[in-house]
Amino acid sequence: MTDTSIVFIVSGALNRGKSSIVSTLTENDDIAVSAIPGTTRKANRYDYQIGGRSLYSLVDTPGFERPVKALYTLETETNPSLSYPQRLNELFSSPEIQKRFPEETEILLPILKGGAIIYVVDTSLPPSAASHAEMELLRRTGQARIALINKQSAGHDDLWLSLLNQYFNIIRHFDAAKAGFNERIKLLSVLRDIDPRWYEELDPVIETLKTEWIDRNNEALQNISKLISDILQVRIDKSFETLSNMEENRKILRKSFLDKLLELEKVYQQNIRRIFKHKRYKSGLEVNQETQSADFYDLKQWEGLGIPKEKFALTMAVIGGATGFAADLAMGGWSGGLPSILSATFFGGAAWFGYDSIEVSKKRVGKHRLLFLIKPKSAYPFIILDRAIAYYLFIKTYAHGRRDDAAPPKSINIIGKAEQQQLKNLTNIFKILSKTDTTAYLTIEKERQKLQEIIAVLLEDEQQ
Ligand SMILES: Nc1nc2c(ncn2[C@@H]2O[C@H](COP(=O)(O)OP(=O)(O)OP(=O)(O)O)[C@@H](O)[C@H]2O)c(=O)[nH]1
Ligand SMILES: [Mg+2]
Repeated sequence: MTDTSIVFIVSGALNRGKSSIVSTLTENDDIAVSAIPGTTRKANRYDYQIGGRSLYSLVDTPGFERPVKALYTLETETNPSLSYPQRLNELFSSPEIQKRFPEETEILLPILKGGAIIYVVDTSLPPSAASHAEMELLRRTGQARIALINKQSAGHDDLWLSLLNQYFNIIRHFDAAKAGFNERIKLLSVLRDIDPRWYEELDPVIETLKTEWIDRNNEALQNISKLISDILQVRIDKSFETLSNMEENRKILRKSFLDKLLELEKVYQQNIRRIFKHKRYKSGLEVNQETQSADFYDLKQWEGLGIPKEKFALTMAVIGGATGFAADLAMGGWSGGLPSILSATFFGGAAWFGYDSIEVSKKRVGKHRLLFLIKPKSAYPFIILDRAIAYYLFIKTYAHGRRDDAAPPKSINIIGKAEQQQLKNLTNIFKILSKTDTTAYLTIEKERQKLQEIIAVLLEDEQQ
């Protein structure tokens, strides 16, 4: 691991959102954040890494506990002929002082070693005597510094601004619970400017972050198109003792099919969380009654996607007109003219066109096959595509400092916004993928690529 010399020390009073800022800026959701004041007790350094290389570090620190007394001690118990950084160094190197001011020691020592200061304030509370003392102590370290107004709760902004202006050249708003990639880059650009030593170093870091962000988004798009091609390639093989209880058989097939879809969606969601470095966030797709219910992938959902009825009718006409779709069930154990064991292979495509409306014609086709006629009904690839995009956009903008575990939206209505031609193109890709043999890798790859391109176009307006 290459070490970086770029170190920011995040300081401020208790419970102001310091750890949240560190968490968001280092994309590390392992850091303890809580509404209980005094959560952070020791200074901890967190590196932001790409490919094993540390690009910059942030030090999370405890809140100031006794800044007024610490300032007084600095004034009265240190040698006035020395510079303030020297006096601070001397003072906080003393074990006795460290014992008296453990929090101040944790904050000031890393700064005195050469870190730049990020001072966090929450303007919902007015500044106090302690705030003055905190800023005085920080100023006396002689290090570069910036003030961040965390949480967007306006309260005593004017009071704070006039005070902060006396101590900081740069003051910015930063909402650690909402900041996305662009806000992070903006803040890093500001930080780049506070210390001339780091300008040269931080500039390429920002470029690296931008390139890596593009890579991550491309990887996410690959995952979306892989998910869709995987669900269209689902093949369920089951054997049944008898054809007489077809209602029951259909339920069993349907459940296996839905279980498989859920499993694939879950793997997809895990991959998206991995790409965007969310280790802790759990609230993803849950297997519940809703997801297992009959209309989960059905037209009701489709209408929920906001697609006008005419558009839907046209798309379905494309599907219907192009197929006259039928599914075969191969039969084994043929004896005495009637099947005793039915080995059924249900194709993803068959389910796409309406699992529930499968009609068993019982028409024998050839010696060992039965023909099943399928009515177009379900739109599950569109529904899953829409939800996959919604999840991706949600996770990529979910700040690592956020801890509320908000549920992802089920739909983002992106399919509803698609042009008719795009829907037709999607439909054709779905159709090819659902009919293609799972070992026809080249065809699958080609269709995946086409799908990814359409998704990229659909997402053009949504990407930040
Ligand atoms: N809405 C909102 N809440 C925030 C923000 N930053 C922090 N919080 C919340 O404020 C509380 C304190 O956040 P922390 O990041 O733990 O604060 P801290 O300054 O590290 O606290 P100590 O370690 O106890 O000094 C938590 O409940 C956070 O979820 C923000 O930008 N917006
Ligand atoms: Mg903390």
